[in-house]
Amino acid sequence: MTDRPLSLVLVSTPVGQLGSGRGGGVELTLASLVKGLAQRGHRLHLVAPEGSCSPVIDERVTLHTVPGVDQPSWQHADRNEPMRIPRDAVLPRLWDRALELASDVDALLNFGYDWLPLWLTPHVAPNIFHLVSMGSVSAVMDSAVADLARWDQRRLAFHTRRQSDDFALVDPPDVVGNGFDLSRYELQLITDGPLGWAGRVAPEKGLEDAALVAAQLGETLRVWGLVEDDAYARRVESAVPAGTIEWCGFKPTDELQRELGGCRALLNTPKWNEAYGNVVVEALACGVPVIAYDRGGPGEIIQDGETGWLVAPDDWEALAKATLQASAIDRLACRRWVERCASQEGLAARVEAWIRRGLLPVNGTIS
Ligand code: HBI
Repeated sequence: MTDRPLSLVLVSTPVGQLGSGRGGGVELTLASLVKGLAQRGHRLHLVAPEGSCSPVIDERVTLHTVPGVDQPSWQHADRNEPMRIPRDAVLPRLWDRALELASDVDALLNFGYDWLPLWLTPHVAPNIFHLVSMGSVSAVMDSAVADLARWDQRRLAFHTRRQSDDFALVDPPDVVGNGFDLSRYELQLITDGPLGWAGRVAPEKGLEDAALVAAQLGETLRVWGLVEDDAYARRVESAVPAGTIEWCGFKPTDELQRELGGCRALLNTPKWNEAYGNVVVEALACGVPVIAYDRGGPGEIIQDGETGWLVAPDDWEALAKATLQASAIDRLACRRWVERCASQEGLAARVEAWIRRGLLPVNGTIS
């Protein structure tokens, strides 16, 4: 069983077409896994909203799209909000299609952070696995994850240990990290570049603290990312001297990595329990040390003193002090860490191992 290639159905997030950027970090993870699993010889069906594009052209990967209305994002919902399904919702249609395809595959792998697929799992014969993309943001989702963990926790995997700590689990978590196509990121060794910050411009990402650091150091902060919350962006900008922030906008990976790679350090200031921290790894892949709050995934990914510096969460003055030590970090070590721990190939191998473990028959009954 261990060497036969698997046939899998991968089900994308219902919050935006693949390739639109609206799916956030999960789009990067899904693209990387499709490539990595195909390279390992597995046969993949990818189910995604209409208008999605497949991350790879490969005869082992078949894209199936379904029409429908985006699922409201849990990220911007009050944590006690009930589960909502819009009329003509894409979410149930994604699962109609996925379950139609399920008859002749080994397993289904869900990338959506939603109640329906979690609830479905113990009720249907196909083996559904879930790569959970966020920490706790919703009470409804917290209990759906806890219920599934009690039924068979092997069906759940997380990006980091800290992310998994948000949920009521019954066993130690399956943590798979993340993985990137490193051929798209070029190592740059200059050490006198500007400070950078990258991510969705929204309150949970804490840009205001990075702006205060740049202002205190009398420097410009280059900011990449989609301005998701205009009012927030304006508040951040007006709290520091004019010109402190240079808005660089949302850039495709090849442009982002070229510009980001020229920074002497990336500041990372999460205000929420960031599940992983894709931009942290993208910076490290270009040799850029990351100076961050010791919070969530970034606090677990960054090796203090080796690939960056970690300071107490929300202590922006400590962040400013640590930024002065950015040059003490070896940029080659940043790249080496990513090659060792966050490559596309490594993620695919970890996900394959997780699924194979979950497919093994359990002795005794599943309560
Ligand atoms: N909200 N309902 C819902 N479903 C998702 O799959 C989802 C989301 N919000 C954000 C999100 N996925 C992705 O941006 C994650 O990468 C964070």
